Amino acid sequence: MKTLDIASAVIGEGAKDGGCKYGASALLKSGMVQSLARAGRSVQTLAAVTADPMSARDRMDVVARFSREHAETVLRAVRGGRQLLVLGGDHSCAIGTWSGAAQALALKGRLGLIWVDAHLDAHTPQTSESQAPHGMPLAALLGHGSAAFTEIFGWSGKLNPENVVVIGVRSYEPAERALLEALGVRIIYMEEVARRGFAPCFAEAKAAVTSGCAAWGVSFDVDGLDPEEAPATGTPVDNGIPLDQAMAALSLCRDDPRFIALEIAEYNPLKDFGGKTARAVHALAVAGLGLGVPVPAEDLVS
Ligand code: 6HN
Ligand code: MN
Ligand code: MN
Ligand code: MN
Repeated sequence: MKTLDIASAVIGEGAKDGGCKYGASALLKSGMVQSLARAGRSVQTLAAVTADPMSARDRMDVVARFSREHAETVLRAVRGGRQLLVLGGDHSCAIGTWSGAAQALALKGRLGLIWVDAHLDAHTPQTSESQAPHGMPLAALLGHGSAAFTEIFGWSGKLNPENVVVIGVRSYEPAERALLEALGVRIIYMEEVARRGFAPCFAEAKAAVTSGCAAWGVSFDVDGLDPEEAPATGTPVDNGIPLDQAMAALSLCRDDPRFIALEIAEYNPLKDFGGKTARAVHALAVAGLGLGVPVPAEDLVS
């Protein structure tokens, strides 16, 4: 079994509410390494990459600089043959995570990605009302938006539309939906998840993103989950994915040697009274990356 590296993406500057900046350190303090060790993994914690404060420079620039540095960390881990858990951070961290993964694969083949989120995260600076970079990472990875986001490592289009599936969507603006539809990205809206169940949707997505790809990963925005079970997130949206279904689905990542990284973003510990959402995040990580029988969420983190 590969060693598991944990990369801390210490960034909140991509969102309006910067609380996600403290997500990775809070998850490590609440025992993420121990949770994964109990699930049979040998874990190595990488030096955290931290975004500059916004007082120092413009927000897009903060995210761009962070993305380049974080992408290098991911590149080294994947090239070194390690599997990766990326702890956000707001979801703008995905720009660096999947640029680094795509660069590591460049000559071997394509990268497939399942994007679990209440949102589409497919704005460009031209379409975004909020101008918040965490609403832009998926567009950037597909080659649309600010060159500072799309051109990391000097090339654009880190993901191909046919190897991306977005699941759990229930809040978006028309322009981002139009972009993804024009590109032909499969979007599984929350109504479909509610009808079919999350695990069957995830299994379909896995088949799509792994077909013809050298490796694949999952970017999981905590706000994809139902806010009753995971309230501590930057932008909660009602009627989300039930945690037990998310755990069952993520267990489909196990034992696949091509599964290179799980990213969990948008956890905001400043809102996590009682640690309920931390427990949910531990459960997701163990479900996707642990060995043996998946551990129930109640048994993780005291
Ligand atoms: N996230 N579509 C909204 C915006 O401001 O662009 C929300 C984005 C949320 C992003 O949760 O990762
Ligand atoms: Mn997101
Ligand atoms: Mn979201
Ligand atoms: Mn959010």
